[in-house]
Amino acid sequence: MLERPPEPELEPEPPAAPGLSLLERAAAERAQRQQELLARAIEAPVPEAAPAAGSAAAPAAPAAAADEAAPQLGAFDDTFTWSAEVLAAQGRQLDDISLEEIDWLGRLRRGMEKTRQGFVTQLLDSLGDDPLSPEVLDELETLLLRADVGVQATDQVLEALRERMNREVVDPTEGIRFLKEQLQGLLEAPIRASGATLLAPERGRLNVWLMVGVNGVGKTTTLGKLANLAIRSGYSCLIAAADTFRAAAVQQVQVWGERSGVPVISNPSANADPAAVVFDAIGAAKAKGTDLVLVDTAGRLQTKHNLMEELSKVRRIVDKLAPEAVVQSLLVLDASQGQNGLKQAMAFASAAGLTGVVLTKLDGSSRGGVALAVSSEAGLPIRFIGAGEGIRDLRPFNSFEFVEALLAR
Ligand SMILES: Nc1nc2c(ncn2[C@@H]2O[C@H](COP(=O)(O)OP(=O)(O)O)[C@@H](O)[C@H]2O)c(=O)[nH]1
Ligand SMILES: [Mg+2]
Repeated sequence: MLERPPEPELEPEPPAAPGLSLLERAAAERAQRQQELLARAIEAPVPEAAPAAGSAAAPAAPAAAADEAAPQLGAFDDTFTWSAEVLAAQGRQLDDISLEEIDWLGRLRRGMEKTRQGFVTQLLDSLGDDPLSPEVLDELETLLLRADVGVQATDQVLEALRERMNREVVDPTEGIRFLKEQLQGLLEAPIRASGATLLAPERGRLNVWLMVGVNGVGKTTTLGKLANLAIRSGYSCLIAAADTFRAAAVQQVQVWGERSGVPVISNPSANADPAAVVFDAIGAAKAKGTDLVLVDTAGRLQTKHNLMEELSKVRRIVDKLAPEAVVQSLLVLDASQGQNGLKQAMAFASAAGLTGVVLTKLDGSSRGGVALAVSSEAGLPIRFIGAGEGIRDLRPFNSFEFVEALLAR
């Protein structure tokens, strides 16, 4: 059985007075947090921890790192109300909704603004007030394909809608609800097949998570965010700097490690063997009883063949040294690359033995629909999504929230 998901823990929240509405409670939390942040800003300005900074950067205290990106609510606007509604729709109780979740959903919704523009507006326009028609389905097909949902997923959704329309008249509201249900079903299928609703390290065992993917998609950033999430969720963690192809890569990962107080195992010699770094890291993790080893890998080598060879070798080393470990091989995909992500998934699948996907850069991408293409065509579960460069801009994937954000008005 998997343990609870790595729910980010927040600082103790002010006790909620009974009877206070969610809005009132959030307002009080926000006021208090702003005061705290203000007080801290006066005491000591929080250093900007840029991932690209050199290794000379002073290690940031873990507490400071966590506070640096502590959630703050904006105005109680439309986004806030929407986030609260999405959480409530999942049956979440008032007292287990955190400020962080509201904040995250708001960012996710904003991040998917571009995907929605043209999609939802056009969809609603063509739906009008009349029951769904074959013309509307044609339009929907174009819209889905343009949002990079992919041919297979699009066909499946349209087939379901068509079948439904053959049986009865479907009004626009029901049409949207049914569409959301279909999309969520597609995203959930590989998750259900994997047997784990949420991906979290198994306690009491060694967990090794490899970050793989092409250059620039956000592997190192994702690893940094995951290290922080793991620490905040009470796991011990260690980073293996196995992208030895670029010298700067090791420094970048070191800065991320420092931000969360996570040790980084690296090999300073030029052209070090990534498999040797992984060897050292697993040795260290076993000696210390570490819960989670996060492995950063290269996204580019001299040739694509070399890259795949190297990944297979890293994978073999892990399996050989730690056959008892729970290994996750997570393909990091940049959402803005759309359908290209699907090709990448296919290319990495065999060499790296992929078990899941992390979708990054949903902020500012207009092609969030690729999540559906990856789920249905590559059959891989989406495990985490990233929507921003900050340390907290990564959350476990939730298909309901994703579809709501994709189709929010
Ligand atoms: N906007 C945005 N930028 C991101 C996100 N994830 C990573 N990045 C940026 O993408 C760039 C490449 O990231 P990096 O982690 O170095 O990619 P890698 O080559 O796969 O390790 C960096 O500038 C990151 O800050 C994200 O979710 N949103
Ligand atoms: Mg990198």
